[in-house]
Amino acid sequence: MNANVESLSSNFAIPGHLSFRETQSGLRVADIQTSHASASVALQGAQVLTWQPVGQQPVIWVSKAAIFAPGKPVRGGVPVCWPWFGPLGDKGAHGFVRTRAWQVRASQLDSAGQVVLRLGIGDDADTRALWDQPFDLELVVTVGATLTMALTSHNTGATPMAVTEALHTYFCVGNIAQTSVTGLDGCGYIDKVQNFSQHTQSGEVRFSGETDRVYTPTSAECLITDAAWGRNIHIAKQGSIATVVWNPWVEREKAFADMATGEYQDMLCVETANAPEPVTLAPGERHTLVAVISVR
Ligand code: TA6
Repeated sequence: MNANVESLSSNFAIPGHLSFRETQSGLRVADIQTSHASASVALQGAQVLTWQPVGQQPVIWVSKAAIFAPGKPVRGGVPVCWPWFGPLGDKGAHGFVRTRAWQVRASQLDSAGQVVLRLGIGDDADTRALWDQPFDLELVVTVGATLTMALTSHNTGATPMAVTEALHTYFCVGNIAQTSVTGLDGCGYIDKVQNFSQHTQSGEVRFSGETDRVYTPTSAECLITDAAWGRNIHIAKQGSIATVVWNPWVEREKAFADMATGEYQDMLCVETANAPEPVTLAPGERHTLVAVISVR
């Protein structure tokens, strides 16, 4: 059931740190404030929309042309791609949980002054029509000087459950042409721009055209070096053997009605993922995918 703002507030608000609101288009959003950072999370999709450490530029990017409407994916933030990553026949890209309502399960101000928000979603008749598998999925978002997102898949069914997944994180950068990603040197990757051909990364990743790559296997930390803004964004992870790097560049950007012209210059996706090799869970088994983001 979709909880309204009043019941969310009475059950989960933390005065001065966590409040709930509904946008004009009907999306419910949790606004978070700590002494180290502010953040917002849409309950649709459990999608982190913003995270901004105190004294920093925003770290998480959302398009100026993003569409905030029930049932529509939002261009930016951290879409949760699950139970499939990428397109799946006529079922659309990146699974179905990013456009569905999640429930708030718990909230807490921890001893380090971080706000911890626990969101969950399970199967129902609609999800089983798309993907015939009982499941429980939980995202725990911890907001402080670091942003931690922990996505736990639980196979509540009686047969094995295979998922591909991503925390499809959109980062703000000062200028993509002056940005690099380190941590992937020597790693193999599938280049979706070059017909899904296989390559090996040599040195850092730099950007001078459309880039859409699935690096795997890798559990390495990555560093985004943003020369224009003079900052580094560090991404550590657990439970992930793939890192996706994406920037649409000039031409591909035009295919997205929910991106404004030239915005490709301000953003970069570095995604904590398991794809194309799925994670397979035995009945009753859980798996957690974790991304830990900090500014250095
Ligand atoms: O992660 C990269 C990617 O899979 C690209 O291929 C690109 O299309 C992007 O995600 C955005 O997908 P979306 O379904 O949100 O338009």
